[in-house]
Amino acid sequence: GKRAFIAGVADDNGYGWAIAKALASAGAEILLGTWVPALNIFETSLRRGKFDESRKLPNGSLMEITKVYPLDAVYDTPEDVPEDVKANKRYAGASNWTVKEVAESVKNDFGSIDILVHSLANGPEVTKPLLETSRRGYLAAISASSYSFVSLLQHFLPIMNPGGATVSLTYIASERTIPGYGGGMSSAKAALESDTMVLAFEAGRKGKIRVNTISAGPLGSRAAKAIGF
Ligand code: ZID
Repeated sequence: GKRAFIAGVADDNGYGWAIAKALASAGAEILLGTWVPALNIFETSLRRGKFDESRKLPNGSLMEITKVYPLDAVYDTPEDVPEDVKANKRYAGASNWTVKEVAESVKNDFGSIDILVHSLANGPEVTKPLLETSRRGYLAAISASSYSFVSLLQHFLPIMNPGGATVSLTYIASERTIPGYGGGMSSAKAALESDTMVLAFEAGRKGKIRVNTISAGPLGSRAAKAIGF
């Protein structure tokens, strides 16, 4: 069977969860990467059976999640983590959650993966029009929503089996003006889409890995509700 790592699952409402279920239905083993500050509540809810109803697969069985890794995809290595984040009590309880360390942990635990899913985005100023977006907010959106995919692919490519596939989720606000999708999020999706083409070329040659992005329709996830979509 195939093994999938899905980055960006912290509840049962988002695209990542739905993709995990589709992959599990097709027989894949499921590994998740969950944003560090959301890890505790997600694992507790899983353990207490809060997601059991939504774990149900079409054949009646429950999706098995083999392992949940804490992940913060805006940091590539431990050296990149600022002191205030290290000291933050929502981060201090977890370890090995930078992109490089997560890839190392997956390698140590399982050796390789076949499928990498990027289902994460964050734009701290998403509710602000681009015209009012700060440099800091813009760069944060790009870091969490675009470079996070470049970094994940950089670090996971060496442990991906040839013929494997990666996919991310984008939004049409990258190419058409959609008021309300601000803070540099439209820019971040444009970067993600351009990077998809370049990385498909590079990862195709380097590791026989496919790189695609899906322009998603509206889904009432936590992220979408936060911007009133
Ligand atoms: P979600 O909240 O379930 O997933 C986002 C995840 O990212 C959460 O679990 C966060 O904890 C996690 N996360 C945030 N920052 C970090 C970080 N630094 N490190 C690790 N994890 C982090 O929301 P979702 O399912 O909506 O989002 C998944 C992907 O789908 C994102 O790339 C979205 O941009 C994309 N997407 C979602 C929608 C939507 O409607 N939900 C649309 C398009 C793309 C969209 O916005 N009409 C109006 C709006 C839309 C489409 C059509």
